Amino acid sequence: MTTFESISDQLEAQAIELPSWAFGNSGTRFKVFTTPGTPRTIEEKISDAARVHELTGLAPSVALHIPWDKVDDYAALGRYAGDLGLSLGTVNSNTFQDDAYKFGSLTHTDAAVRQKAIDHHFECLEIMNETGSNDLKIWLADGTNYPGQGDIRGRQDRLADSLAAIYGRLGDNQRLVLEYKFFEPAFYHTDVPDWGTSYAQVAALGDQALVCLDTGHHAPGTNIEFIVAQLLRLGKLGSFDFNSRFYADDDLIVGAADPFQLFRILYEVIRGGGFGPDSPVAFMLDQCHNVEEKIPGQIRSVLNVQEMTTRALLVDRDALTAAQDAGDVLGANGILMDAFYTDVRADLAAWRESCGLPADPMAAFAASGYQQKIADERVGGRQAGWGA
Ligand code: PSV
Ligand code: MN
Ligand code: MN
Repeated sequence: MTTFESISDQLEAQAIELPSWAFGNSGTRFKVFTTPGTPRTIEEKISDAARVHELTGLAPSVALHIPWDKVDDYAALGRYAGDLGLSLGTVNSNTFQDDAYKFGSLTHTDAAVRQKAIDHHFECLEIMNETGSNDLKIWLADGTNYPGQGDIRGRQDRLADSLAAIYGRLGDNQRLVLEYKFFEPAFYHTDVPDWGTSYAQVAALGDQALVCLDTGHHAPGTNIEFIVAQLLRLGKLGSFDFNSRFYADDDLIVGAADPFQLFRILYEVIRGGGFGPDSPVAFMLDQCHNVEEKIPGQIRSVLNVQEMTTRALLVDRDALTAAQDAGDVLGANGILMDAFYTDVRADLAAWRESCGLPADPMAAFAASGYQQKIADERVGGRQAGWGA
């Protein structure tokens, strides 16, 4: 059995990017409940994200969503984040709110609408140049609701052309990551529904284009760790949007619905060379906190990723390979399950203290008085996304 001491140095480099929108109010199409102290500006979201990093050491960057986080001076925003110990990370484009995109954006039949969507991505790239961000993340709401409504094939071709125009503007150190999702808001067909489509599109673009895997974007029962293994094998896993789900794109706290699935995913990440300082895989959360407090929700999330990463690092890979090669079905399964069932919470608490962090970041946040302070100071917190 691998010991905690033998793997703890690998935990030091773990970094999980926080989404700015996780700190705003969000909800379902039925109701958006507000939380006292909700940020009113992107600066306040960044300030809340800084608390998460300060208490966990796990979340050194914040992702932006444009235009939700639009400001006049992005270089100044980057300096503001830097003063709080953070950097600005992935820039997420947004082609799903304007009336013009009712029938698609990068796939639209009208060249003027396609150009509007391409221009939006050029704007995102300019923002990235100012913030020093490396990744442009594209998720498209494009799709149709009824068979025959659109020409599925033609839409793929137009998507390829539009993506090529965007890809052509990437700087040397920048990447394009294309996120897939099997349905919603379109219900019959979605233009980038699965990893295969995302892979086909990014493979045609070049080395700087990769796939983004959002853990909530698959049909129930999908073996996500298999997709992770395959994309790593192909050198095309660019980033994760971590969250968990019981039914569809629930955007719940990562590891809340199915900790074992998170463990299996992280095991394949480690197995495939996707973890560590030299890994090209970016870890990000994509979550919404509809009824729980947002800052503790984010703290719990990054701790869940850390806990399952630790358990996955504990897998005795030599013993596992030997059991697999010997055809020892139950032995191999037992080795994996031994690591999964190991309670690493006390070891992690002691390790955090040795790094100068609170042993229990959730308790430290509750005791800090920050939640009360922002509840008193901030009136009229805003909704994530729409209206933010
Ligand atoms: C779409 O469901 C998604 O997962 C994409 O990443 C969006 O950018 C994000 O949610 C925020 O709405
Ligand atoms: Mn996502
Ligand atoms: Mn989603």
